Amino acid sequence: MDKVTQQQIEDGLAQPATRRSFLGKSALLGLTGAGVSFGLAACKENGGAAAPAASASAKAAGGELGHEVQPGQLDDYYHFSSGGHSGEARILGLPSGRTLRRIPVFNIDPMVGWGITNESKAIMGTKADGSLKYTTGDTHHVHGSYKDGIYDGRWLFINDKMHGRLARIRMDTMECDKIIELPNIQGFHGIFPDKCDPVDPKINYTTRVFCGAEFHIPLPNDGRDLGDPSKWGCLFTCVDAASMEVRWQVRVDGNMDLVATSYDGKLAASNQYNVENGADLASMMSAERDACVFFDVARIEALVKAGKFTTIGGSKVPVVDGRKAANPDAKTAVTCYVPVGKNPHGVNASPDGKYFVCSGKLSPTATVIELALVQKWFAGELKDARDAVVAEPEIGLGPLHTAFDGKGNAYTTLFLDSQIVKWNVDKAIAHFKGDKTAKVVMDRIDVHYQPGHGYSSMGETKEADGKYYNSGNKFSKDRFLPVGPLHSETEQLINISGEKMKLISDHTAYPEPHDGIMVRRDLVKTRQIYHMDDFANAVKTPADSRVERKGNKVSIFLMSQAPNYSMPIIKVKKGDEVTLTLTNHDKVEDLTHGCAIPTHNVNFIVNPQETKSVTFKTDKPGAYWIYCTHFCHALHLEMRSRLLVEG
Ligand code: CUK
Ligand code: CUA
Ligand code: CA
Repeated sequence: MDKVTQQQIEDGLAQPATRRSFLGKSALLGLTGAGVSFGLAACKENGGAAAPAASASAKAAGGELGHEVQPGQLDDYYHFSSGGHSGEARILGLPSGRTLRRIPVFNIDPMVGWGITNESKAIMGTKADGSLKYTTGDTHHVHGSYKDGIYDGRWLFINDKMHGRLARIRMDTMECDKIIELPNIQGFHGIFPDKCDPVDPKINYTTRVFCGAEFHIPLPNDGRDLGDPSKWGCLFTCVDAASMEVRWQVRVDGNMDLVATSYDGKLAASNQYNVENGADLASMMSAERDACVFFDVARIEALVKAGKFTTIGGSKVPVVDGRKAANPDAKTAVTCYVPVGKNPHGVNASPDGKYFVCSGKLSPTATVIELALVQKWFAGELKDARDAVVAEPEIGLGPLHTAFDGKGNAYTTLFLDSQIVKWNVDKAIAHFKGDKTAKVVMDRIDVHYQPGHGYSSMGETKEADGKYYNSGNKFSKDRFLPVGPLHSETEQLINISGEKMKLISDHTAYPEPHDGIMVRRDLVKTRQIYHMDDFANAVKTPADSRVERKGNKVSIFLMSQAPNYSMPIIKVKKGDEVTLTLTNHDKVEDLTHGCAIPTHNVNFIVNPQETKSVTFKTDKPGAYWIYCTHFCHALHLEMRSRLLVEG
């Protein structure tokens, strides 16, 4: 490091003390290629206020769980949520409710360049002309991959109900790395990873993701049977978690809504609100009961292995017939339809691994199904599938989704009552058996208003800790400052550690999250920077920084290092197809650069040691400043390069 000169100090480029001396002119202006940079982020490494790794623990004065997380303290939980028809996923810190990050998935996000860079377009899927196949999505459910019954911090899976797509997010970088479109389905709604292999218990981690389809469609959907919905069908889909290839599908009677999986890997299930196979509202509500359909995963895979399947249309995916008529004998059946309350919405697995709970929107009940009894049915030892139901307590109006505290209690959202009801599973079972003195409902709390999903801290794992519950409300009205006709959504945090539920805070949500998970922070291990070698197209050395032309195809290989791009002038010609590849050589955590080019619709960022590329056409001669959009350095505004388009 050169010494700070008096001249630099007088020029305001440097100050005569400690870390500030890093802002010397040579550091400011040099692009050394050696990779050491001294941007603003260097403050942190040089005695700045690094955040203490202290836990929030969020204890209010009385030693109770609260929501306040003091400045400099960290939240106890990551909250991963879907973003509804915004098409994204989100990360909040809980209990504070602070937004930490938005993860673009099915949407376009110019902040990071999602849908703009070639790499993100390749993940999202393109048409023959290179443009995006879809630019919209509708995410509902986000779930993490498991090991030993708890989150392993590897992946998040998220659905797109609109275009029938499944996406995977890497949890080390919190970026989507894969999106696939499921064949021959519509209204892909429920999604859940498995937690174990059904046959080999040594595979005690997620290898499959199950996907339910809500809407009946002609099979294949090529214009046939348009006037005869009775011929339409719904398929349950299994995707390989690692390869993200579709393994198999099962055709069912009725439809599918949400999905749950057993801890032993043997069963997956989906609640059905349309056992009627109805095509209009009245017919979808005509049956007295609907169902929860269970899938025997091992049997399905044995049939696939034995070649006992069909395919539909142009898809090569094996389709096993799970309709009742094709499965008359329980001992060989792949599906079991357990009757539950009318038009259910939601199926959730209890942390002890014993029960699935479905709630009926049009029935004031929750239905508790014992998995051991479903297994008995599949073994031919239970006459009626309905006998797998061990409780059906009346809990309130419009019950939707159920969460658990790991202490035997369930928490169900009541959409119509605008309440969360806490009820005890064992008491409900006792009551169902005939003990009319058993007090099932333990507590109720008002929420504001109309809750959809509710979820508890670690509640979808064996380590449900019974501390926090988040109510995802669909209407907020008077809870926040009005911001026009469209209001924010409310999420309300409830302390469930005691006998009585306590509302401890409201936080806002941009429309419109559905489901979420609350993950203990020690289970999430993120990267600090990227690895340059992970990018095949990385521009590694100043010698690699260049412009190459093949006909009218021009490749620009550029590097960034605060506060410079490696080439101050880049010349191209009108009518060129330009591919610009940018590698960020900064190594300091969080030292990100942007790259925007006026009138060319180019806008993306590169994080430390990351490489991204964009392709665009040069239509109009002129000078265009390539500039850094992401504040990176005292001389961030000066971080520019000239793109000269010659006529
Ligand atoms: S769904 Cu929206 S509140 Cu898509 Cu899980 Cu129930
Ligand atoms: Cu580089 Cu701002
Ligand atoms: Ca129904």
